Amino acid sequence: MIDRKTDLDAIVIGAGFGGIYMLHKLRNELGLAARAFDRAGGVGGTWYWNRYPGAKSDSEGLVYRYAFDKEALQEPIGNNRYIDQADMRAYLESVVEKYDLGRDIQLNTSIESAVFDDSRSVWTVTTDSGESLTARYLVTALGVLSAANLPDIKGRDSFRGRLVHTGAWPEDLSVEGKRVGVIGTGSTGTQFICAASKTAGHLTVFQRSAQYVVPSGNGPLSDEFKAKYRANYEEVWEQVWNSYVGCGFQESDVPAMSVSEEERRRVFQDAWDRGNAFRFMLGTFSDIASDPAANEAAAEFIRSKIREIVKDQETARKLTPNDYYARRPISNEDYYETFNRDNVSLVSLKENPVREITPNGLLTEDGVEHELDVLVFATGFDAVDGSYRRMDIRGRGGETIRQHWQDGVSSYLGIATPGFPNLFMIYGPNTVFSNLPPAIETQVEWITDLIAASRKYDRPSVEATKSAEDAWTAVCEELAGHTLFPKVDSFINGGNIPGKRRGVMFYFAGLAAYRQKLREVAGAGYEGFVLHDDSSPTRS
Ligand code: FAD
Ligand code: NA7
Repeated sequence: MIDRKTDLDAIVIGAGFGGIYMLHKLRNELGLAARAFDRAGGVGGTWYWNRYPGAKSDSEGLVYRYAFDKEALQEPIGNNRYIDQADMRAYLESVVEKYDLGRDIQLNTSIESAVFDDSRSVWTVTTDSGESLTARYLVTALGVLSAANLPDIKGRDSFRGRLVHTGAWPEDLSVEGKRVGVIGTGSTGTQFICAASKTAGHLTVFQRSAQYVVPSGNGPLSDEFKAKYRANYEEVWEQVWNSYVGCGFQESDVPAMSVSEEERRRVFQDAWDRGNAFRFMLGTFSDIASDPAANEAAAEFIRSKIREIVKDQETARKLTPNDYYARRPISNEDYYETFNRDNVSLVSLKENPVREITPNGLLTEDGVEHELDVLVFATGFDAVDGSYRRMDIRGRGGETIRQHWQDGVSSYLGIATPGFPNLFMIYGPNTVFSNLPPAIETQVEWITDLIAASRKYDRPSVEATKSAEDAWTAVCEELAGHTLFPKVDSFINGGNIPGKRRGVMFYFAGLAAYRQKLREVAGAGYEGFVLHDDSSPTRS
């Protein structure tokens, strides 16, 4: 039963990885009157919404979870190397239950606006049912990949079959035996393609950009493996905290061009055999994501695999990417092999664009109407700031977050932004590019400490300074400029959304460096923040 108190100490928006842990820290550790809200009908965030066939983590399951609960940490989630959506959702539900959080999570509730009241120094939050609540602290755990991108393709609403976005997959929808079309071949689309091809009557893949996909190496975890992990889990996590992407493997420090071509091929083959996208991109050589020649070597290795695996030459040609290998790396179970199946066909939208969606299916420029029962939009998300821009968030003097970010996103540490006091973002713009749960956990714990530090005041106010934000934003831009990620359109730089301002929205110095920076900022008395008592005229 939800406590209907409307004057709270803290409000958390979102009940995924970020929101759940934040609520636990604020309520169970700091003893604040706190409540979390989610528009979903259950907890889990990403893992509540994304129920499409094949949905699973593409980070290794052992490190795709919370680490704070040492007892739970010793037990792998599910039985496989990667965690299936249902197991992930059950895991997050179990955390909510264990820490008795459900009574303070209000589901089926969308937060429409959050407005800062300068005179009282509180946030007023309004729900879609018109309920108003106030709180001193507002934590936004809106999700970096939660605002669905549903391209406005001509005729979209005329389709008479089922049209779904992967991020809102209906419980009752099965693709078994059906004529299925899928638009999009990112991490999500490729997972869906591999899984759906096994049961669909026919699957037509509408590909805009060809992708570099490596094997995931998914499979059951043996008892021996689990026992070894239990004996070493603390070391595993020590490595995660001190690594670049927090994915549970040692990143390489060897430049690709410093070794012979033969050695390069051996290293790539070894990573290919072991599986995992991040391991392939960052565990093979140190500069795949930054040096064009190294990048081309990795890209060419994957292209050679496409030529080897895909039997039909025309299909192989269409599947072969020629741009940089610089989107979020993808791994999957038998992706290219899937195109050897009789029930799978590929349409290259670059060569043969969509003319329109019709009541019966999808009509391409060559005049072919692909008749479909189900049309799946695996078209991704308006990432990072998308969920923020879809809400009415107003800070000091009524400035909206959209106005604040009109010339591009900015933040201090990915956590705070000036003009929006006591608002803390979990995975806001310019957070570290990393396996997300360890980064989320880092931020939640740090925000908790900052809130605790501010509570010595009667009416605490915590606000990032403009100079701190400018400096952090400049650092992020500079770091991204040393990588190849700005050079290919993707959600990493906003290039996946028509009309969105382009700019890399992550901090590219790695998880260990990010944690170190947070420690330094806290150690220097929260440098870059103004902490003061809003009821007193002087700011300390
Ligand atoms: P989310 O889980 O996205 O939760 C945000 C919640 O906020 C949502 O439930 C949403 O409904 C709610 N919300 C947003 N706005 C409002 C509002 N205005 N009012 C009310 N509620 C609101 N990351 C990895 O590191 N490794 C992976 O392997 C990986 N796999 C992924 C697979 C898929 C299919 C997807 C989509 C993402 C994946 N991610 C992965 C990224 C993933 O989003 C994060 O790892 C993590 O789950 C994010 O947790 P979160 O709590 O920050 O956000
Ligand atoms: P992504 O990686 O953004 O992929 C979206 C895909 O949809 C990608 O292939 C896009 O092609 C394609 N797309 C987007 N809009 C269109 C239009 N209008 N027409 C045709 N094709 C389109 O999102 P995912 O959901 O796959 O992955 C996001 C995260 O979720 C990922 O990091 C995982 O953690 C899980 P494009 O490449 O832009 O040409």
